[in-house]
Amino acid sequence: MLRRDFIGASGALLVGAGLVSGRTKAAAIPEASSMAEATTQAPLIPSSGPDYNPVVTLNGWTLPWRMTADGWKEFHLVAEPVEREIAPGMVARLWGYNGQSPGPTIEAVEGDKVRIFVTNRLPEHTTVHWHGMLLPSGMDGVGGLSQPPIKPGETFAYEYVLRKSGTFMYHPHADETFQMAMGMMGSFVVHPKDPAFMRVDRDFVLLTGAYDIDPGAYVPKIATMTDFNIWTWNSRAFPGIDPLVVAKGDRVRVRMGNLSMTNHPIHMHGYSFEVTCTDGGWVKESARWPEVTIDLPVGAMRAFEFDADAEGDWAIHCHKSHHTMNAMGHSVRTYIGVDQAEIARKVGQLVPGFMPMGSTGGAAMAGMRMPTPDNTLPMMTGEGPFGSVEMGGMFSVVKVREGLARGDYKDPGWYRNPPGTVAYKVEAPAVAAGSNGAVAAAAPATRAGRDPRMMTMNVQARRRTIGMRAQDMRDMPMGDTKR
Ligand SMILES: [Cu+2]
Repeated sequence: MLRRDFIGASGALLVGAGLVSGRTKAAAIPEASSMAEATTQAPLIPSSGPDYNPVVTLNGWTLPWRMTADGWKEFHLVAEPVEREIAPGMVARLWGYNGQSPGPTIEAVEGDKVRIFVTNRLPEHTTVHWHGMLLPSGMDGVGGLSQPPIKPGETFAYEYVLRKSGTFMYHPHADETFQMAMGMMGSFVVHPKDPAFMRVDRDFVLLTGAYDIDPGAYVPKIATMTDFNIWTWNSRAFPGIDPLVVAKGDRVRVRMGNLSMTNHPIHMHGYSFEVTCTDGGWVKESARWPEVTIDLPVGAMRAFEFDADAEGDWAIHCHKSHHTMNAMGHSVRTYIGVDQAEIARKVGQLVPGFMPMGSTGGAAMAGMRMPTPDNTLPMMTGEGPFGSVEMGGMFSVVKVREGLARGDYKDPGWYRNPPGTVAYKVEAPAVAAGSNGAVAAAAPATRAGRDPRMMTMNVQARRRTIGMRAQDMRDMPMGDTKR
C-alpha cells in the first residue's frame, strides 16, 4: 500500500500549485512514504528550500517532503497500527505513523510554510498536536477544543508558518493516554534560518518511551501508569538501540524528548555538556551550565551539546537504574546474604530444574541462558568487549573515533583502548566474599533462607526464565512447591 518512491526533498513535483491555505483538495495529497526498518537511517539532505544540517533519528528516519510551486512544504503522516521490533527477539504491536513507532522525524526550517496531511488508519479517531509550536489556535490539534477529531479513514491538513527554530514533538491529542501508550509520537525539528546559527556537526534526536508488555505478549497494557517494564529510546531497548557514532573533534547535539509517564535523568559518560535548547527555544549562552546528567521531564525536550574531544566508547543512559533493565518485575524479593543451598536441595527433590537466585546479587542473571517465553527480552544483557554489559532499556554507547568521514554513522565496532589505559587486575591474595560480615549479619534474610515459602521457582514446569526475567517472579507461586 505505502511505497518509498516518494519524491523526497527534491521539490520536483508541483502538485498543489496555486492552492491557498485551508483549501487543499484530495487530489493534491502527497503520497505517504513508509519505513519498515528499525535501524538508524541516513540523514535526509535537503535539496530544495533553505539549507540545513539534517538530524539523525536514532533507530528512525526523517519524513520526505515536497515543495509546492507556491512555497508550501508538504508532508503526509499516516496514523496506523505498526509492528515495531523493540530489540532482536521482541516485537511489539503498536500504533504509530508511516510504518513506525515513533513516527518519522519532521524537519523543516524557520520561516517555512508547512502543510501536514494526516490520514487516520487507526480503528478510532485521532488528532495531531504540534508540541511547542507557535501556531494558530485552530492548528493546535486538540480534539474537541481546536478541531473535530479525525475519524478513521479521514485526512486532515494542518497548515502554519514555522515561527521559531528548535526541538519539538508531535503526538495525538485525542484519546491521548491510550494512543501515546501505544507508541504514537514523533520528533519535529525546526532548523534555524541562518545555517551558521547553533551549527553542529552531528545532530541526533530521539524520544523516550515506556511500555508495559508482559513476556510473551505483543500489545502494551495501555492503562499502566507507573509499572512499565520496557523502557525505550525511539521504541527500541538496549541492545536494540544503535550507537551514537561521532567523529573526534565534532560538535555534537543530542535532542531528547519525553512522552513517557515519568522523568528520565539522562547521563553521559566521558564528557560534560550543556543544555542548549528546550522545546521552549534556544538557551542563551549566559544561561547555560555544565552537567553530566540532565533531567528530561515528562512532556519536554532537552537538547545538549558537547565537543567530542575524547575518543572512546562512552555509555549514555537513563540514570534510573530500573530504566536500564528489560522485562523487569518490581515485586522481586531480596535474597542477598541468604544461604539457599538447603532450600535448593529440598525443592530440587520435588521440582527438577529448581534454581534459586539472588544470594550474591543480581549479576548472575546476565549470564543465565534459560528457557524463556517467546517475544521478550533478557533483563540485563548486551555483549561488550569485556563480557556482558548487564544493561537493557534506555542505554546506548556514544562511539567517538578519530578520522570518521563526515556523514559516516556506521558502527565502528568496539574502541581499542591504548595500551596501559584499561583498569587491570592486581596480583594479590584472594579475599573471601562478604568477609567483613556485613551481609551475613542480615539475620531476617538468613532465617528466610530456610523458609520454603520465600522461594519456590519451578523453571521447567512453566518454561519461564527465573534469573533473566524477574518479570515472571510476580506471577510465580510463592509457597507452593507442588506445581
Ligand atoms: Cu528513565
